[in-house]
Amino acid sequence: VLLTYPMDSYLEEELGKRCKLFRLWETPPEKRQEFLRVNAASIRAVVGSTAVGADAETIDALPALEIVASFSVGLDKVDLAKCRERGIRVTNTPDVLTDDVADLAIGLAIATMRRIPEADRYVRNGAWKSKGDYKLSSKFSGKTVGIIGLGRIGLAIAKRAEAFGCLISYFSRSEKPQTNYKYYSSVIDLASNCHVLIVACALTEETRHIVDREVIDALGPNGVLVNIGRGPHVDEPELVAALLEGRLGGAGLDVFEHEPHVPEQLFGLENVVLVPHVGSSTWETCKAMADLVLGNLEAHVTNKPLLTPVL
Ligand code: 8YV
Repeated sequence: VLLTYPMDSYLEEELGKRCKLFRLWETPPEKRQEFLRVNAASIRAVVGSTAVGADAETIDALPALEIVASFSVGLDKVDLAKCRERGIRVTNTPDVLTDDVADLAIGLAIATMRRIPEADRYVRNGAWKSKGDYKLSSKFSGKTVGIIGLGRIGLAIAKRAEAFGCLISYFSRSEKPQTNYKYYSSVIDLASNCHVLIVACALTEETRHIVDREVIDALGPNGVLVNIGRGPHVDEPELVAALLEGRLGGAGLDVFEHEPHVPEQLFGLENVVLVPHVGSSTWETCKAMADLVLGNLEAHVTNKPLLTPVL
């Protein structure tokens, strides 16, 4: 098994007990060709992450590859077309992380609107004593929440926001017959008609920069953007410009276009909450994700049905 990136120590330990494990990051980039020349023939599985997945180059370098088991629900870092072409199986980790990612989306919305991190800094740096009471913030309960992508995670966000008395609307490729939430066939219309816009769809060529300048301007100076999808869903320079110019009310961001790089212009803004791609990063969920990766690999080698097959 080739592990592409340090993910979860339990997963690494368990993989180490069951198979010969190569840790790609232990070989510096300039020595990877040599590493692959020596070891590629024995590598039958890749376990990738959202930081380093399995791109065409990696897949091409592994002639014995049978399965890519991603430690993520999102598969934008796996070249699915290449896997299909080569008959390589692909699995991901859906469902087990839905609650955590949805919790974080609501957490970011509230943290941004109620200015929780800024208020925390106000206490810690002594400003409460020296400057008096902290200023007012915006209410979250009862606001209109627009969700881009009403899949498993989008629905879990909607359910939580409903409990806060929020009105839910959404954009997706097609209307979902099983919900009463208001459907918009245009992201601009969705953004024009909500206070909080939450990105919760998969990253594909169609959804890259789905939040562009027009959408940001439609959301406007009283609107808040929350992104728990992928950085490239949002045109980041446009987002930064809108926040700096006051054309957008605020942003709660878990993901960025060029992780781990985060635009430094955002660091000084009190209406922005930044977290380092931690949507699924709880002990409980990482263990469940690791067990799914292990279960899928085991099913593959024992010729049983994969637990969460994508291909
Ligand atoms: C990753 C994620 O699991 O599942 C996803 O798609 O974005 C994250 O929860 C995490 O970054 C490790 O790959």
